[in-house]
Formats: sequence, structure tokens, C-alpha cells
Amino acid sequence: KKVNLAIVGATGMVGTTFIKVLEERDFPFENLYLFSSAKSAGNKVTVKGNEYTVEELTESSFDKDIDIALFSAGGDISKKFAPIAKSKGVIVVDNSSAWRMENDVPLVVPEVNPEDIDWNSGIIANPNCSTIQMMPPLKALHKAFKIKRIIYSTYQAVSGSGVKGIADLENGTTDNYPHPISYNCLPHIDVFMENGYTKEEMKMIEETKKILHDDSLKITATTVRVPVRNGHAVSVNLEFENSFEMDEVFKVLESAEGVVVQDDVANNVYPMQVTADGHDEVFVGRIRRDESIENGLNLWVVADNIRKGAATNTVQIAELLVKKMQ
Ligand code: 2RA
Repeated sequence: KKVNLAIVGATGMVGTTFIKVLEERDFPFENLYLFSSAKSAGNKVTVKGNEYTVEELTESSFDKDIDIALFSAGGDISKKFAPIAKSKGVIVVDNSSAWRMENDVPLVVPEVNPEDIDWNSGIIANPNCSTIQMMPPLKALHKAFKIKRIIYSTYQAVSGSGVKGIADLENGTTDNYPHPISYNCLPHIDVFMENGYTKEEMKMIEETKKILHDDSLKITATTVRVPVRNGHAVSVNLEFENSFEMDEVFKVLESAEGVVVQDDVANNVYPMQVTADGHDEVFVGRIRRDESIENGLNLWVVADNIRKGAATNTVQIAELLVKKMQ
């Protein structure tokens, strides 16, 4: 069964990657509608050999016969237009953080909690990129050894901020960041909250609990912008309720859906942004026991934050929806 698909934010970094991934995966759409701000309206985009004209997003955009709409146009656009789309019977898969923590909005990583799309009421949220890449390995380890505590330390590429972030890295400017990102790291992603954490850190903490359905998890996070163009890396320290053997840990990770283990330090093999770039898997390495605590484990997890961290995960959610519509 083919579906009628809309893309909101079609000319942005994630929006253009949506189109690339839809083509690569031969997503079964009948009609395709591309929406953007007035600035980009009128642009021509070729998808699967057909040319489409980008239209300005308006309140009547969803009066067309649309089944699924992929949003990646920032929180304000999602806040305003996702409810309009939903009211017209469109199922929205939203990349922004606007709806993620709403009780009637599933937060989905298809390899981890695909069943959660069943209770959607018109909006499904794509988790934050740095959260998404952690879920496939952590879901598998949680199931096997029951995680008690998580410490996230992230190394996030400037592409997470879009073209402005890339420009600041390449030009040494500060149009997007409060300080130079060239030859520098900024422990500051999104805004600071009352508790001294940034919103990005709180997203990782809250989204992890929602996706793994476990509010008892003790989680802390420090998210850092690093002078890398694309690809997020996360150093994660885990404490489990139960004991484990290292060969069991390797087996669990090697069989986790969407995970590729790259761990052969004798030959300098470990995940890196430059090797994860352009791929949809989550790469895990530097797997080693944390000898400072009982049942502790350290991992290094790298993924392409624009693909698996945003566009591909969203398209995979849309594929689940199409399957449900058969
Ligand atoms: C970032 N995770 O990296 C945020 C949003 N993409 O900036």
C-alpha cells in the first residue's frame, strides 16, 4: 500500500536527508508534498526521478490528502502545525523536542520500542539525536543485566546545530555559539535550566527513562559541543544491578539490533565520527569493565547524528506506520 507523505522543513539539513533516506529505502509514497518557510518556497527538488516544487507551509497545507507528515522545522513550527495536521487525520512524526514528553506522544527508536507507536494519538516524537544512539545498546544491556545508573558524557558535532553550526566551525565565527567552536569545546548545548543542567542534558535523562520505560534509572549527563563537523560520540558509564562476564556483554552487544561492535584496541579499532559518517548503525567500542565499582561498564558510542540521530530514525518510524496501515 502506498501512502501520501508530507515533509515539513524539506530544505533544511534533516529535511534534505529525509529525502535522501526515503530514496535509498524506496519508501512507498504515492504523493509527496514538500513544505518549507516562505524563504525556500518555489525551490524544485527531484525525488525518485520526479520533480517537486517546495510550497510554503500554511494552515491549509494539510487539507490535502496526506497520511503521514515528517516534521523537522524547529519546535515553534511543530507546536503550531502538528496539531493542525493531526486534526486533519495526518499522523505526524516530529523531530523537534516540542511534543516528546507529552503522555499521549510515543517517543520511538524502532529497534528498541516499536510497539509504542501503537498508542499514538496522531503525533509520534523522534528522540533527541544523542539519546537515539544510546538506546539500541542500552536496551540490550538493560534487558540482560538491569541497568541501575547511567553517566552520559557527550561529544557532539556542530551539524547538530545545522548549517550555522557548521559555518562557525569552518569560519571560526560565533554566529551560532557564544564562543568560538574552532579549536574549542563548549559544555553548553541548548539553554541552561534552573538546576544548572542544559536542556540537552535533561533531554537525555528524561527521554532515556521514557523510551526504556523505567523511571527508576539513575541518570546524569554532561553534553558538550566539539569541533567535529558531523557525528556524535558518547562516553557512557553504566552500573548494573546484576553481575556480568565480559564475554556475555560482547555477545549481548553484538546481537543488539542496529548495533555494530568495533572493539579491537590492539589494532586501534574503535568507533570514530569519520567512520560512522553516512551510516545508520550505532557503533560501540572501548567496551571495558569499570573496575572502580561493582558491576560497572564503560562504552564509547558513535553515530551519524543527522542520519540515525534524526532522518533515518524518523523514516524508520514512518515505515512502521506504513506496515500498520497494510
Ligand atoms: C544538537 N542534539 O546536537 C541537538 C539538536 N540536534 O544540537
